[in-house]
Amino acid sequence: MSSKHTRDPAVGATSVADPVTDRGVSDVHTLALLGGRPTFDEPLYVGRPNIGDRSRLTARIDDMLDRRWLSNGGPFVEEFERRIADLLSVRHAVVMCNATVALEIAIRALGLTGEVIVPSFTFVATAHALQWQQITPVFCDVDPVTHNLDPARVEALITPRTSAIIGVHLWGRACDVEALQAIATGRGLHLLFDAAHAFGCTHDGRMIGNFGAAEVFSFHATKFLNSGEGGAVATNDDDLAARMRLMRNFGFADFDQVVYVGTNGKMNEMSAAMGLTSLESMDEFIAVNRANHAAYDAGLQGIPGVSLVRYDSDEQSNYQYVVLEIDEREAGVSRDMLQRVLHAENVLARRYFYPGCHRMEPYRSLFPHAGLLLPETERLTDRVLSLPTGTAVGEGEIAAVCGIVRRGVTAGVAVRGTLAGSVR
Ligand code: T4K
Repeated sequence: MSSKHTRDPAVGATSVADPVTDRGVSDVHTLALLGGRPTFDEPLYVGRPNIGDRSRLTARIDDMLDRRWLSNGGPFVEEFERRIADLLSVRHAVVMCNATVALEIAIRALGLTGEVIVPSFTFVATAHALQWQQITPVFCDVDPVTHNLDPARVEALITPRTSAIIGVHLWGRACDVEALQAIATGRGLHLLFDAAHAFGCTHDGRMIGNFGAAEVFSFHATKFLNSGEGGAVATNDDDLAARMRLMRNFGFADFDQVVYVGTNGKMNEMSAAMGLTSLESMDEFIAVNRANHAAYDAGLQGIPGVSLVRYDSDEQSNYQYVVLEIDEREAGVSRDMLQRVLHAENVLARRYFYPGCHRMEPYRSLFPHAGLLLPETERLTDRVLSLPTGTAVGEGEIAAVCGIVRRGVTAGVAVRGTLAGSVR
């Protein structure tokens, strides 16, 4: 099956058999891991970029070339900032070259020092943005259901050196914002959110971007709305926004007047052109992600030990992550075994966010016993598996992926036997 074959409406989303080869659940011997032919000829990736209207994008690039304005506060960047601020109903959207630099700048502009409480169950950029500036990330465990910071555990980690809490709205599902804000206010701490996954999502009906002192979005190529590389900080704090604008441009307040230590965090016009074009297709991207999520939900029904992370139907979500939790005892195969089954079929499922920041360097060496306080994180990092979605994936592929998962579990004994000793 070619992974280029997308969104074929003729293929029923609820089918449990591979729709192309028509392999049934009982045809477990056809699994590529067990000697069969791979389902997909080409890799099916997690993180394939959504591409908006190409003619609009190329028209913008032509404009950009005609006006010979490629970076440093060009009109596309200004328009992108306005459009984001309007969409989120925030006073300021400060766009940057990527979300990691945006986090670093927000952290610096807030004046964070000492220790900052963060989850370990996140992309490593959240922790690195602190460590990069000699601020110690203190890893806090997450709630096993929401996968977000567990406020009950945050309080216990606060010391006289703590300056802030950074919550991550993992998978675009909002943290317990109110509980975190209450702790931050009560203990005189800053509250910042890594909202890299949460563009276009709401919490309690309000757009994410409005919570804490600031919230940081990513527009990386793998995000549902992308500018190639890019990020933005949303805030309702005028002074903070002004400081971040200075810091992203070397601290320049005027042609030759530098008033701050700064860096180069600017977004270029090419990225802003891509971002603006993506924004115009945002509703369509979300609709596709939502349909894909529903198709996975239907296709995975009844597979023992396999559950799909859900989105709150009362909130707006971007549905950009399709995340499975694998319960090894019920499924009969571990998450890593299932990943090997999928990879053999050319479905490049990802273990986001294995193994957890605390088990990556430099944190692993700095805090060798951090895992003792992170039981839910350690449990989750061994259970989660992200599957392909977005506009590059169609119902046919989703039905096929679900069929592979089902056959992988059905063939648990054979899979375990084949992988014995090589996979956990
Ligand atoms: N905070 C959180 C919670 C985050 O998740 C992230 C980023 C950040 C902060 C920092 O945001 P940025 O500074 O990146 O704006 C990817 C992304 O690079 C990263 O942005 C993202 N989170 C993370 C969850 O995923 P990797 O290491 O998995 O990337 P990589 O190169 O393996 O790409 C994933 C797959 O995407 C590839 O196998 C193929 C596909 N792909 C990728 C690109 C770039 C394409 O098909 N086309 C492409 O152009 O981190």
